[in-house]
Order: sequence, then structure tokens, then C-alpha cells
Amino acid sequence: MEEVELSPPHPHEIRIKVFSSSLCRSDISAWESQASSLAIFPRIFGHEASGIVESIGEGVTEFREGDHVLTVFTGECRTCRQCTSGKSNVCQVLGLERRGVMHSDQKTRFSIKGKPVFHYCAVSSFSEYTVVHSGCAVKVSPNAPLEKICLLSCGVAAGLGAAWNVAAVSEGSTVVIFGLGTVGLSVAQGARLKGASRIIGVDTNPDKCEKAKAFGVTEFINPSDSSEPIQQVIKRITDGGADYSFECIGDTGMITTALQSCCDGWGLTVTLGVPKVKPEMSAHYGLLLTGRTLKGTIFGGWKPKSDLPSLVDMYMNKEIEVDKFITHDLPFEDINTAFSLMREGKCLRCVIHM
Ligand code: CXF
Ligand code: ZN
Repeated sequence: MEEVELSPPHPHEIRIKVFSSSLCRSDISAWESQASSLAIFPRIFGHEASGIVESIGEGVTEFREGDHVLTVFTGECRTCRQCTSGKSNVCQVLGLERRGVMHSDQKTRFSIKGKPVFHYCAVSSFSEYTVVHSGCAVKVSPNAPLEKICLLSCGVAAGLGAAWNVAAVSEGSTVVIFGLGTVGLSVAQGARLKGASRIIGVDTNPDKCEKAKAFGVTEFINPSDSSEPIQQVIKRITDGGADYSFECIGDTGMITTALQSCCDGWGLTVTLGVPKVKPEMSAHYGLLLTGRTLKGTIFGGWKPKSDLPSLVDMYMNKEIEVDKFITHDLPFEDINTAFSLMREGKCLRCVIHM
């Protein structure tokens, strides 16, 4: 814990009093990254958060002090080619920020004794206050519980969107999900809500078996339990492969396995895990020649500003489950407990209360 200075919001930015921030695996991956391009320190992690607008910068018309917001790690400017395409949620202006600085001037808003403290994904929510671009926050209903809906700012929304927007899972289909963390289990929830008849969950952590059933997983397979390669098991029990497979681990080797686990002709693999080590992938081109498709996605294809408020409404109407993903609530001073629980595979989401 450090005392940091945070500047007032610059033009088109807002300063937020962070209310809750849940820990997502990618915070840990970036924190653990030593030699990669993500190794930027000192920095403040956290990107799955809710808060209340404390002040607004010049030119901000969309927010007022006191508004309830979700932060978003991939923004929406609403004017660039991508934002106006109707085909994409990958904003050209406020897309994923990887250098630890603000989009507008490549500088930080945090400092300690005049020395910059870098941002993470232009959000940095493991802080009592943060400054974000106004395109990287979404106003939500003041009736929604901020300590729950923070999960919609990354993991839960990403999984639901992968099933609904990217794969468009159809009724009666067979789905296989590699990695049963919050993202994978959100894919399961999304697939179940679309009427998938078989949802096969794959994870090497045996504790995930019971948890997974609550989110719609109909069959659990632990690859460590058998010597038969997992893709072979899936093909055998699904008469040649699933209709859809999802890579939610962040292991590029598993992308190949996921491709091999879906069927000839129309099998679709959606990859949404964030690779921890090797970013390159390889697969036999025959997998594609025989009709498979591989799709990648960030934030489940949701346009954050346009789409997140309605996801919050769905939660309020009890159409989607969020609370069940919260396995721990922790005060800010116990944030390191959240990191340990996540690394040991003992939690889904730890919500940290600022
Ligand atoms: C990730 C997406 C890929 C890069 C790092 C941040 N976002 C959410 O977990
Ligand atoms: Zn995340």
C-alpha cells in the first residue's frame, strides 16, 4: 500500500472514487510478467471496477459528479471507423492501452514524489481514486449494487458475449469450454441461456467440477484423469466434435486443442483467454480446410458504452447471474489475499471494497 498523488481529470477525462474492484486473472498475468512488453512498473493494476464520479474534466458532457459508473478496459469513442462500423467493439482511439499511460497524452495521472506511477489498461482501479478517459467508463443505473456489477466490467460480460455475440450459440448445440474460471463459467451461463443441450467443461482443477454445474456445465472432464488426449475424448463423446469450443485459459497450445475438439464442417472455436507466456500459436491447416472457424474476441464483442447498461439491466431483472461468481469479499487492505486465492485456484471472483 502506497500513498499516491492523482491529478485532477484532464480534458475529456473523469476522476472516479472507486467503490469496488474485483481481481481478474489478467491483472496477475501482467503483474507476473517480467520480460514482456507488459512489464511496466511501478504501476497500479485493477480493471474490473465500479465507482462514483468525483469530478469531471473540461469538455465532459456525458457524466456528472455522483454518477455511478463501470470502468472499461477497452473504450468506445463512438466516432472511429471501428466504432461506427457496426461490426466491431475494438475502438481505434480508446482500445486496449498497453503502455501504462493515458490515451490522450501518453502520460500518467498517478505519481509518487513527482515520479510517474503507470496505469493498467487505462483503468487502474486498485486505488481509492482513479482517472479514466470519459470513453473508458459507462454510466449505469444508480439502483444497481456497485459491489456486484463490477464483475460486468470484464469477466462475466466477456464470457456471456463470447457465447452470444461471437459464437451465437444455438439451441440444442454441444459446447466445450476449456478453463472454468469466471470467464469460462460465464460462457457456460451464456450457452445455457441459449439452450445448448451439452456443455462440457474442461479444467485440471478438480474443485471446479461441483462449481461448474451451478453455471450450466453438464459434463466435467479433468484431462489429468485420463491418458487419452482431451481432444480425442471430446471427439469420442460428441460423435466427431462439439459445435462450439471456447479457449478461456490463456494457453495458446489449448487453442489448437480447442480447434481439434470441434467438428468438421461448421465447428467454431472462440478464443478469449489472455496468453500468459507464449503468444504464438500453431495448428494444422487441415483443421481449417475441413471447415472450422477460429475467432478471437476481446470483451466478448460488447461495445462497452452501447451495451453494458443493458447487461446491468438484465442483471437487475434476474435474467443473468452475477452474484454466484463472487466467492470472496475483501477490504482493500487484504488485496494480497485475493492475489493468493486466485493463484491457488481457490476463488472465482474476489471483490475488493475500497
Ligand atoms: C485483458 C484483455 C487482454 C489484454 C490484457 C487485459 N482484459 C481483461 O482481462
Ligand atoms: Zn479482466
